[in-house]
Amino acid sequence: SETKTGSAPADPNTTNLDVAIVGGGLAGLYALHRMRGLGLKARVYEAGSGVGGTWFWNRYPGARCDIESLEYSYSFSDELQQDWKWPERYATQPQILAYINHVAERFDLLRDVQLNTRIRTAGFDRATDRWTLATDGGEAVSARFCIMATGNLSTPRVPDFKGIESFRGPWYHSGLWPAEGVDFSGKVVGVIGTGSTGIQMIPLIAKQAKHLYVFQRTANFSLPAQNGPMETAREAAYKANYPERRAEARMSGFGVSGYPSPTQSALAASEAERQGKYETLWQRGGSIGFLSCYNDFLVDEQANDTAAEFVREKIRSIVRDPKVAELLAPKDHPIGTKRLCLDTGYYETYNRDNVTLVDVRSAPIQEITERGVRTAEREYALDAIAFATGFDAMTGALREIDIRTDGGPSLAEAWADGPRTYLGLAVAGYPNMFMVTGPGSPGVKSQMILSIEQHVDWIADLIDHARGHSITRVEADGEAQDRWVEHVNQVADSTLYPVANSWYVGANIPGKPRVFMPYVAGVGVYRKKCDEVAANGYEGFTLS
Ligand code: N01
Repeated sequence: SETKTGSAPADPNTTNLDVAIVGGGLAGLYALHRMRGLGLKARVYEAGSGVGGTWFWNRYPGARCDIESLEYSYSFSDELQQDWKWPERYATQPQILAYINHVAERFDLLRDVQLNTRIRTAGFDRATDRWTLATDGGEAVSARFCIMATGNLSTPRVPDFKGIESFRGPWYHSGLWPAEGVDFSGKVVGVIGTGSTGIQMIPLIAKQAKHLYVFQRTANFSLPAQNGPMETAREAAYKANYPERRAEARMSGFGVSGYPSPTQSALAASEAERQGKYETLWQRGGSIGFLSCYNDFLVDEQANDTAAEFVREKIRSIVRDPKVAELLAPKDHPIGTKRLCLDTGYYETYNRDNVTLVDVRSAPIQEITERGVRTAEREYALDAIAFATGFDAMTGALREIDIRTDGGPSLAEAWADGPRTYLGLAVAGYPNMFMVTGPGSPGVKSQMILSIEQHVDWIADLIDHARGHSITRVEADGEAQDRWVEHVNQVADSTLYPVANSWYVGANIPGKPRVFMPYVAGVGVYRKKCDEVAANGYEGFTLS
């Protein structure tokens, strides 16, 4: 810590810390809690005017988690998970934000969270083994370690449409939605984008607006959430066995309990068996059941297509206009290789008289005009536009901070051809900096809070180890990083994931290098790997 090394700058205008944490979402708050528990001086810098990260910003209509609340919650405090009552099977954004604020208060975190503060630059100095961070308010922060808890879907992106500034009505991005909400009553509204976000907001906006135009470039698979009030018996069963359920989730594929790794092949099952299974899963609701129903679901195109066709048939049975149904039925990617969406009444929405699906694959959007959206076919007059066009995912937030070691290349430059990390936790050439759920980790392919806890716990152990051994610099080795990147790619290439044009490969950002970023061997496999690295004296890191 500061006093031990004595190398903290004496400048009274600099805040001196052991650990600077960038981002006050679920990851940053837990990191603060853990660092404090180690007796370290840590502080969170958060751009928003409140804590919560994703759940602070994404206030669009219908925003809700697609993992069940009893799973999507912190596990580090048994009192917390016993006390907290989730009102619904899947929590809404306001419910999750209330939970995060409760956690922040309960663990007295807010006194070390600096809101309305964006970190602009971070420079590591090998002479002192410290990071210096600069805030947008001109403040300097010096810290031995830096934890980037900057999120994976935290850089909202509106496509670079020509003429956007000329539009006379208001427009919104899902990830920067006004806190006071938006009333679309009596309005003709356009929603652009049909990912998880669009699929959640479309049914609700349709109910309010005079008319809704949905501009769809790529049809997406969506399954019914089958949401409802929390079943008391289910809640009681969870709470009676929480430690066991969490332990199971930690060693699972997607970080959710109740879905053991499948052993059966879809192709080995009979048609009737498969249909029966898919129907049961459809009725039960949720996406993890589908993703873990057969062992070849995500690796064999033919196996995958049995499920894809089941869902396409469902769409055809729900949507009355066969032309619209066909446009909504995805045919360009295997099911589950893009984030599998969950909905409440999404396909049904297209049976409403006030909803029109516009295919912007065949007739692309050419420009935004004063009056609305012009496609290659015609102009659509709109009163308001909602962009559900996604994020510069996984690397966007980190690339926005100017991160360098001794004035060398920035992290954004180092990652020009795609992110390279060791374990998704550290980057060679950028010592003493850790990422939570970074590229090369299973983060985004898992129950995020579980991954957050695992990463932060692992980082906390490493920082504690360093402190106990008078180590002031922890740096990933380039070779270990190369091997990890290769391994991540090999695992991805053994699956169907890289086939899809998803944000997992950066396909939604024109010009972004096409690299499959998540590690998809499963959270259990990854955890074991991380634990082995630690047990072998932090193999692949140079500690000095
Ligand atoms: O973003 P997306 P999102 N012209 O990138 C379209 C998490 N999440 O905000 O597919 C026309 O998935 C784009 O079209 P295409 C979850 O992990 C979770 O929906 O690129 N269209 C696509 O349809 C999710 O995966 C929850 O052809 C354009 C859409 O915009 C992630 O966040 C809820 C376009 C973007 O989809 C991101 O989801 C919400 C253009 N120029 C989000 N550019 C839950 O937990 C883009 N699009 C439930």
